[in-house]
Amino acid sequence: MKSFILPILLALLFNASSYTQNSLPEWAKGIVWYQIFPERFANGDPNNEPTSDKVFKNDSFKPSNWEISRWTSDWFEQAEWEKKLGGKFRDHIFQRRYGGDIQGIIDHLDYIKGLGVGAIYLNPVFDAVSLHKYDGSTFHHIDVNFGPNPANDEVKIKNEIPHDPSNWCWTSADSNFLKLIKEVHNRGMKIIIDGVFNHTGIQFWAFQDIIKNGEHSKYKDWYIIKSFDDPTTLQNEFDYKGWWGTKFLPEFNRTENDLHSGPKQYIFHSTQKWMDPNNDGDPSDGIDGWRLDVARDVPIGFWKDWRNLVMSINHEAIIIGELWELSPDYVSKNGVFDALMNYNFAFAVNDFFIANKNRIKVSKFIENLKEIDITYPEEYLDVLQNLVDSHDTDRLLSMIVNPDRKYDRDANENNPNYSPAKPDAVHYDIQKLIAVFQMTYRGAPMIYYGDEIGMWGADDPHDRKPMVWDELKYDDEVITKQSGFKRGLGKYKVEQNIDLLNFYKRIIELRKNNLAFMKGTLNFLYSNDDKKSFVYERKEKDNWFIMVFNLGEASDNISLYFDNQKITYEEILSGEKGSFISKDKLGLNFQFNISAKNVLIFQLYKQNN
Ligand SMILES: [Ca+2]
Ligand SMILES: [Ca+2]
Ligand SMILES: [Ca+2]
Ligand SMILES: [Ca+2]
Repeated sequence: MKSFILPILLALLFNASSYTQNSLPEWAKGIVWYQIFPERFANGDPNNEPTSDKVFKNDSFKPSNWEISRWTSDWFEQAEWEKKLGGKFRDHIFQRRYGGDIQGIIDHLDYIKGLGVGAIYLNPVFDAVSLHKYDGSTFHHIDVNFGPNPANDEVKIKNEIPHDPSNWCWTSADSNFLKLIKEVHNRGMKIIIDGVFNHTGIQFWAFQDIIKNGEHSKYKDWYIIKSFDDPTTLQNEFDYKGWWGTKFLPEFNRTENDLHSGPKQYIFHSTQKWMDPNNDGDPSDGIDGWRLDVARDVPIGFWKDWRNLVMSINHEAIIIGELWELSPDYVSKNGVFDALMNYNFAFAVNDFFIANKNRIKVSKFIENLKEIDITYPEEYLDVLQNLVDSHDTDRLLSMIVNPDRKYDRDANENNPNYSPAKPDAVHYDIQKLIAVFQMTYRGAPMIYYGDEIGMWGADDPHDRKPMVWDELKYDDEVITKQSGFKRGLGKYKVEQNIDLLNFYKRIIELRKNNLAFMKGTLNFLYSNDDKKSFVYERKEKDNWFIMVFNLGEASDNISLYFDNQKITYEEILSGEKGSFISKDKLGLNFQFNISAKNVLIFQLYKQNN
């Protein structure tokens, strides 16, 4: 591992001057992403479950009857240990564990591949106390409970000198993760992971050293310490800066432009470990890129140097920032990232497709989409991660059940009008319209695990329910007042919506089989504010489609003009075929009717006879 040092030194030495301009990874253009929250995706190994020692490591108490939650149990039913602790439903839900792990992901790669997915984004996988793992205890080991031998891994980690990469070991969880990378690559897919480099958890090894050794710790400058404990007094004076005041997430020390050199070097070494694990200069055994948590909170100079390092290891890697706003300063030729989680796409979908009383006009919807287009250089539009929901928002279906809210606002039991109920057929129909839009629009669409089989749920923690698998039998979800929700109380069957799954597969397959969707041009051809209908075209040479949406309550007769002699068409969803030859002074008149709340996908073929 010693030769780690050289590329890192080079990256550090030649930072500003050799800063590489972005060249976008070709593989990422138009690819379909699938987001996995590892603790909740699949439990592939019942022998690696977290223990209460780990789950309650940051707490002053530990319920003696704590146990792992049954994967198929009713989300709203409290376990005995939760009942015994008392309090509200949500008070203990963050201490639940369901046992999701790396093996579970490996076991379901064929499912993901079968969906048509090209790349996987994993929420944090490094060892951490919490269920979400945004509070890393380390950046160079996979969570021991995601791997096959937690007890042994813990001992191995304890015996390491963590600041010295030449001393790092490979735990069984680390090796298991390498196997996952290999299995993903064997299936022709890519995989990226979450980089949480702004802060750590309080169990992070360097922070623990500070707790132990106070101002004598050699890591005391890694964090922003306000005061050390005075051992001559009874109270603990130790105080430090946490992310947005959160003491569980101490922030790394920094200047205005860079992270402190201690954590910076450590992050560089960890980056190297996961991008070229066997350190032979060939990155094919490593991850294909990163999604960067709270990207704007980390100094930009750090990202510049880090980008140089990443590109020096694998110039085909992708770097995606978590940036909720339009961010041309970060995503552009001189920017530090290739793409971002395109929440602006989600806002537009929420305000038009989902909103009801507050629905914006079609013209405004198109204007909002075009605002994204003019924000970034054109080629970047193909790699933006077009999502509609994530681990940070309520699920798409629950957004549809609860329309007319601002995106990611008032989406839990604090809103007495919010319903966590199972969606009805009418809601699934709207999801299908959105799926067609997402999969036929420009960009790289991302599916949050379970959306494709109809999972519903309010904002965190309810958006992180265990994945619903077809081969498992689930208890009904019974929502009572005890949940804290006031609306949507009832008893709901939990199972995969196979019709929805097949629809997603079909639309994704259409996308993958046609370059027009993957990287073709995009033009809006028609919009009608009164009818709530619009048409856009995707085109790559002769590969040519027009999509027609009608969100209104009435049908719409639409007339488009093209300057061709003759056009034959196939409407993909119905299979209906036909042709147009009539020509007036405006050109070839392509006329059709679309019924209310519907979508049509026409593939067009020019005939030049
Ligand atoms: Ca497990
Ligand atoms: Ca003291
Ligand atoms: Ca390698
Ligand atoms: Ca949220």
